[in-house]
Amino acid sequence: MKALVIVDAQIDFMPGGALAIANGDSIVPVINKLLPEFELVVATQDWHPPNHASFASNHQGKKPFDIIELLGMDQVLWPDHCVQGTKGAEFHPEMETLKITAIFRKGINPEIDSYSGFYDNSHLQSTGLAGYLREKGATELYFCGLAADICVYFTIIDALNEGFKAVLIEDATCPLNPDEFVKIRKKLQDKGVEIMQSSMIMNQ
Ligand code: VGL
Ligand code: ZN
Repeated sequence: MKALVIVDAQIDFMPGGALAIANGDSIVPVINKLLPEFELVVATQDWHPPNHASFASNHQGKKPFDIIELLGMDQVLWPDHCVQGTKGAEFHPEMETLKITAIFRKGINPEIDSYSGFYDNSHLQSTGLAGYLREKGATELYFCGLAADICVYFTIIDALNEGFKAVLIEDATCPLNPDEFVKIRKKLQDKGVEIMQSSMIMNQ
């Protein structure tokens, strides 16, 4: 069975938001158009406490986009974004959410970042997403949302490791760094991820 996984389609990642992705909001009408094609729709939500270690504001003398070492890994420091309970953490107001049966929140542990919707960056804790999808009978996951080169990418990599087939819906995602996405797109294809346009899904 096919499931749609909507990654971090939140106000802070859209134009005007704290960590805005150029044209990030262009994906919203595409996602809305895709919803009727799927029996199962889930979403992830970046959901940080104000003291989150990925925020530059929590490191003295650091500014957004600096890189530090955190738990033995390189960590990009971000502007404060998707703070629990704030407007910026909400889904884009024009995205239809009625069909979403479960929302998996991530990045809650203040000590570690979580790009993937399945696990934190050290794979210490799961969100329960893989178990939920399996129990519901999903085998092929169609990915959309933000950012293509960060959270969508890492969520797809974990999906493959969990044994799911993965498809990336290219016009329903958008990268923070377009040059990085060129490389990532190829990496995903090399791993067997199919890249589709929404029009291909609507005509199936
Ligand atoms: C994301 C950076 C920090 C994302 C989340 O959703 O791609 N990127 N937190
Ligand atoms: Zn985040």
